[in-house]
Amino acid sequence: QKVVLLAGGVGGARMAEGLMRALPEGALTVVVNVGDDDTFYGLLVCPDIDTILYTLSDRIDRGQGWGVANDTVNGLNVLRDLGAPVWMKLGDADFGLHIWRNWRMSQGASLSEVTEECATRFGIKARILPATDDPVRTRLMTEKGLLDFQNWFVGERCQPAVREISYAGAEEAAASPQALAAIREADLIVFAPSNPLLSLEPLLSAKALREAVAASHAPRIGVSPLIGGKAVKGPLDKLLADLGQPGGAAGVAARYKGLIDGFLVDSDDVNDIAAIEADGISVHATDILMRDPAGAERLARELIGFAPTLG
Ligand code: GDP
Ligand code: FO1
Ligand code: CA
Repeated sequence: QKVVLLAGGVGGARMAEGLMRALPEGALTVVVNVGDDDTFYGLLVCPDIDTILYTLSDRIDRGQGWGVANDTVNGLNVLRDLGAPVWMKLGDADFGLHIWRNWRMSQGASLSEVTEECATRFGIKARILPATDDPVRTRLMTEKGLLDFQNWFVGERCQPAVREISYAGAEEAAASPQALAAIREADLIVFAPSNPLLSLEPLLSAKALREAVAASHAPRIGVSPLIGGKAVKGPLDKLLADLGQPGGAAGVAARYKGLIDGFLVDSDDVNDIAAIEADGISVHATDILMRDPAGAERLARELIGFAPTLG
């Protein structure tokens, strides 16, 4: 069974970990958002790819959900002493990965090639593919003007109210051929409980990827990132409210209409089921909070069991 997971950072990584534990070795391919990527001190940093790499290799700082566990900030302290802006907390071990990525890319490797290399050398038994090798950059038009994603998310702590979101470069970006092939060959496509506005929509803004998901005959299942209408972590509920868009599990499922056949919601959100099913999407309600890797595996097994029930 070949499974493709469409993923952002933390929510994507937890789902990936669950699926990796539930599936046979080699069955999982994770297609990852690059809209969060940015350059710091000349180094390309890919937070969603790195969160997946660190989670699946058990290097992740589980408390914060990103970065390497027990990392230090000696490098960043030097940069601060030298007068560089240091609002993005890049740890010493994390810098090692960024240096490797940039070194390999300066030798001509693509982001896909470097990512695959990192996954293999970190001992990860799943494929990790950027949605595209071309730059796509999420930008937010806010009350404080137009901000790059990390400037808004980390620099401004998600505080400035958001009026509009754009994915710069999406029109010209070529979908990763490996990601396209994986989607076409998939027996199951999973939409992680990632942020639709900041992770899965920028990923699907590579037109060919969206078309491949839309055309797939495999069961396609999403998992709600909202529980009781609230994000487990991060700004999703606030963002939907700022933008005046429908919230809750039903609001998220509606964004994926035509792309998913099934949706997992939390048992707290059974009131959303009728609206989702009215869009032609089958719903399975369960505990969708992934407290730890074993909890993520339990959810993954339920999801895999739900797939054959979708006509
Ligand atoms: P990011 O790139 O780090 O922001 O991560 P994603 O976009 O992949 O995921 C963010 C979303 O994951 C947030 O909206 C959270 O509500 C959701 N999330 C985090 N942990 C869980 C969980 O255990 N269960 C579910 N259902 N959603 C989660
Ligand atoms: N998130 C923060 O809230 N503060 C940080 O200082 C921070 C640093 C950071 C460094 C490397 C990395 O891969 C991720 C980092 N993140 C940080 C998370 C990052 O902003 C992600 O894009 C978010 O998880 C949202 O997707
Ligand atoms: Ca992200």
